[in-house]
Amino acid sequence: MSFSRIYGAWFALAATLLLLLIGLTSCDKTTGSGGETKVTDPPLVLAPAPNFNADTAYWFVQQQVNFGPRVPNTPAHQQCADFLLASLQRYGLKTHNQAFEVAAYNGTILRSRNLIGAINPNAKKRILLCAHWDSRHVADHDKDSANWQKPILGANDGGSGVGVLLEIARLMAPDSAKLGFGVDFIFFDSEDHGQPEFDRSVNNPDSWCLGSKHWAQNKHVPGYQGFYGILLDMVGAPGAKFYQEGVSLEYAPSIVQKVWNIGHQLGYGAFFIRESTDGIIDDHRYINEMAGIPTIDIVQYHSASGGFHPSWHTQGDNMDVIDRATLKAVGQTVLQTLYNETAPAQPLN
Ligand code: AHN
Ligand code: ZN
Repeated sequence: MSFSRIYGAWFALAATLLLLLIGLTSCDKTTGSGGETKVTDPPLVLAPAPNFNADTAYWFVQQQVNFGPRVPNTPAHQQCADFLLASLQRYGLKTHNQAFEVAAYNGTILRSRNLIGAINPNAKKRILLCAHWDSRHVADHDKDSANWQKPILGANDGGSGVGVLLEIARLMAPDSAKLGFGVDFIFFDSEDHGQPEFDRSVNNPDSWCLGSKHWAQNKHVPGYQGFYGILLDMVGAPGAKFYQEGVSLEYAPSIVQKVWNIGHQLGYGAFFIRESTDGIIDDHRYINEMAGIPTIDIVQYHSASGGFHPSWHTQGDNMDVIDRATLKAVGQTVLQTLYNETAPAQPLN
């Protein structure tokens, strides 16, 4: 080996060590003003993305609530389904109306519809964005037992996720040609028709998420494959905190990290809490377990502080619990996550 070769190798080694040193000092840890060590986010390039309009999302929630409770087998349910499909069509998505009948916990046949809108329907790589659009037939968590038999408006539980997704569909559809992947918006039906807490005549813990279970076994496109999925559930309440939910961490940990990192980078760290919480029964569970598509749930749930929002499954789940700031934090974060798929994030150094 010649002298210059050996010299070159040493030089390369020294340069690598120097770069490594720069990387280590410039990245994760900085020293705060008080001398304490603060952990900061690794640098993340944010691809150009549209500005999520929280007023439009709020309007979409309001429109759904204006139909009244969207309980299967009611006129309001049919009317809202038609409105949701028409909205997706208006923005140029290819829609599917997946109608099916399914037996509820008590044997009632629910005439149900999963509503689907596709951007770039022929693209092979596909990302799923989903939420349930039905609202609960009973208010079995209401403090007042006189309200238990009444259906809920589901502004937050149902309406908020769909509202955020319609706004994302509106903004993404015009960009379809430059995305390089397809997006499927799936609004699941009959998620929230599970066995009421006051009805102990049967015991059926498997009575939730009937629409997502149906879809997982009957894809709207034969041989459908998804790259990953994001479920939104109860994403509208003021000051909502989104913990990293157990089923999401089990099946799609890298998607959880990706979304929470982007949320923090955008300045929504108060919403996206980097702590785990127990896994819950929700549509993503069946997309993971039955369809095998890694899917996370952005949901306001924290086992250690009482579970869901206090308005959950009560007559209080109306527009009063919808805050544009929360819709914005979730909507902008999900939108950014998708636009980052077009130009994958690179570390700055
Ligand atoms: C639980 O009861 C833990 N989950 C039911 C899923 C759900 C209902 N999500 C919204 N409403
Ligand atoms: Zn619910």
